[in-house]
Amino acid sequence: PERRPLIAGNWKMFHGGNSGLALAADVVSIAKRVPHADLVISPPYTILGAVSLDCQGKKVAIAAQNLHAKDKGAFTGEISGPMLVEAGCTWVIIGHSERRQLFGETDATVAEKTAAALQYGLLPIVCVGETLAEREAGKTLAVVKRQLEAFLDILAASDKAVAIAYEPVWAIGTGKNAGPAEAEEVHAAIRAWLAEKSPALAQRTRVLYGGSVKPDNAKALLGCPNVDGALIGGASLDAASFGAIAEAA
Ligand code: G2H
Repeated sequence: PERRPLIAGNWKMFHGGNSGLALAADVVSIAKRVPHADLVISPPYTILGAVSLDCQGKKVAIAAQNLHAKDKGAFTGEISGPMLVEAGCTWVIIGHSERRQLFGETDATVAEKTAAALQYGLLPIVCVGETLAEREAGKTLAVVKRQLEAFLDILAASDKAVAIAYEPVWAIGTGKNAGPAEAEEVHAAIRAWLAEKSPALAQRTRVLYGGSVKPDNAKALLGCPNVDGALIGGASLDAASFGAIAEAA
């Protein structure tokens, strides 16, 4: 592949204690047998520090699931980029559809957070994706383009090897995944929009597919020319299935 595969586990609000520490240890073992891919795990905030200590030097990188755009302040319940860096994170997931749908995040907040992540030295995994209604109305590419345009200039202004996750909302946690052709169509469009902005950006950015990635569909999805990895929810909560997906990369 042109870019090293990036396999990221988004644990969401699961495994925030000892079970998370055990799963992280299992992912360290998976990394040993999958030298051809970069592995990232995204545990809940409560164990970020402990997991990153356990993973130090072990080829498993840590992502936060969100951040606040400011570096500090009176924002009860929020966590800033510098705090995540101190806790050992190198990546941060931004604008996941659950954040957009359930927590009011907009294209504007996603852009703000993307800029903040880069400013504080975190690599963003910025999420985009259409809802079922938008897909059925034939608006998939228009929606993804609008979401992308909100943060494209920010990515282009940096020279960092960031990631974008295409996650069709109708495929998230539903067991329905986009077929490889459906995924590739959107991934190729994203690549082309990146290239219009900056060929170097298109070259270095890994575009991940997310939405019900499982061991049995991983190979076909990861085999698409513009799919550079996966953002995995449910199937990342179990070492056997996360390992099987990583091996398919
Ligand atoms: C999409 C994905 C991970 P799942 O949310 O970001 O979750 O694999 O459970 O569909």
